[in-house]
Amino acid sequence: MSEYHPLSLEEAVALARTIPDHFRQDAELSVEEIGDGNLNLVFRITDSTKGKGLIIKQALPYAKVVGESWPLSLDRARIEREALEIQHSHVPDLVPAIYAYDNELAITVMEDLSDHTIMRKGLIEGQEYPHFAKHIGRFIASTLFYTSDLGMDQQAKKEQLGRFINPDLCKITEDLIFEDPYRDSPNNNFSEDIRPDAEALWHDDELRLEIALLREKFLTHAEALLHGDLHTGSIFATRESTKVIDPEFAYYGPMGFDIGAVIANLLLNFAAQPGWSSNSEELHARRLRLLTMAQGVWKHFETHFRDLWNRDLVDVMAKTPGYQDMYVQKVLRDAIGFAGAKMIRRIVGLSHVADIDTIPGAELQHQAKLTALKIGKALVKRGRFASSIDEITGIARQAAK
Ligand code: SR1
Ligand code: MG
Repeated sequence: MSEYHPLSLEEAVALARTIPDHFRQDAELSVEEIGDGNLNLVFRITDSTKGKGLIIKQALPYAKVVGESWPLSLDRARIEREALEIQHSHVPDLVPAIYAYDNELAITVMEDLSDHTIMRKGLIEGQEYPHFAKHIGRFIASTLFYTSDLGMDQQAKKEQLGRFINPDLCKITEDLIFEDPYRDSPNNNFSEDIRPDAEALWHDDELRLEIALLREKFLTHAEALLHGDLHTGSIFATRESTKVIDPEFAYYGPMGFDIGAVIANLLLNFAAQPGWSSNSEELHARRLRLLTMAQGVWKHFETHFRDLWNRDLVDVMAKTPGYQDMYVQKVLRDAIGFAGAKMIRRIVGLSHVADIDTIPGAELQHQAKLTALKIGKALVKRGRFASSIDEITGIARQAAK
C-alpha cells in the first residue's frame, strides 16, 4: 500500500495493468482524466485496439469545486465503494462492477461505462429512456428496503449504520440544500436577474418551516442506506440500460431523499425544456415524457417496495395491518418535499445543473430558473399534505404556464 497522493496519469496506467484478467501484458493503453464532477479525480484507461477500458476513481482531500480551503475526508472513498458493493449485491444489473480498491490511496477501480451517456446530458439532448422509471424504481426500492429495519436483521443494520457515518458529505447536503438557500449565505450562487426571487426565499416563513422539518428528517431519520446524491449526473444510461454511480454521499437517512432527488432532476429538465426544444410540439412531447417518467419513478418504486415488503419483511411488528400504507404515504410525502428542496438548491445554491445553466439565451435561462423555483417551492409546501404522486404533475404544469 502506498501513502496517499493524487495519482499521476502514468501511475493510473500502471495500476490498471495490475488488475487481473483485464488488459494483455503488452496492451497499448491510453489514459485521460475525465472527472467533471465537484469532488474527485476520474481516470479512464483504455486499450483502444480491444475497445476495453476501466475507470479509476480517486477521492481528493478537498472539494475540487471550491479548492483546498474546503477539506473533505478521504474515508468517503471507502464509504462509496462499500455502498456500491451493497447496491451491487441487491441490483447487480443497475450498478457498475468493482474490480479493486485501495483505502489508503482512496481509490476504487471499476467497470468502464463509456458505452453509456450521463443521463443529464442525454435528457438535455432529448434522449428517450423508456425503461428508466422501472429501473430506478427497482434500484431505489431494493437498495432501501434491504438496508432498512424492514428488510435486514436489525442488529446487523445498527452495525452497518456505523460504517456509513459520513459527516463531511452530510454536512455539504445540510448546508447546501437545507440552509444556505434560505439565508444570505456566502455559499449561494445565483444570477442577479433572480435576486428578488432568491431573497424572497429568506423571508418565506411557510417555506422555511417545511425546510426545517425536512432538514430534521435528513439529520435524524436513519431509515435506510441512501445513495445520497441521486441526481441525473450520477446515472449512466442508454435507451435500454441504467447504471447508478457515485454513492459517495451514502449514509443512513430518510428513504424519500433518494426518490426526491431523481424526481427533482427530471423536473429541473422539465423547467429547462423551452431552452432545448426546437418547437412547441417537441416541447410538449418532451415535457409529457418527463412528467410521465417522474410519476413512473414513484409508481415503480411503490410497487416494488410493497412486493418486497409482502415477500421479505423481517420486522414482525411491521406486519400489523395499516402500517405498510402509512409507511408508504410517509415516504411519498418526504419524496415530494425533498424533491422541492433539491430543485431550489440548484437555482440559488452553490452547485447548479447544466440543464438550466447551459441554456443558450439569457431570457430562456431566466424563465427556466423561475419555473424551477416555482415548482420547487410548491413541492416543498405541498409535500407534508400530499396524498398522490399525481399532484406533482399538476404543480409542474401550473408553474410552466
Ligand atoms: C461541494 S459539492 C456540491 C454538490 O455536488 C454533489 O454532486 C452534491 O450534490 C453536492 O451538493
Ligand atoms: Mg457525485
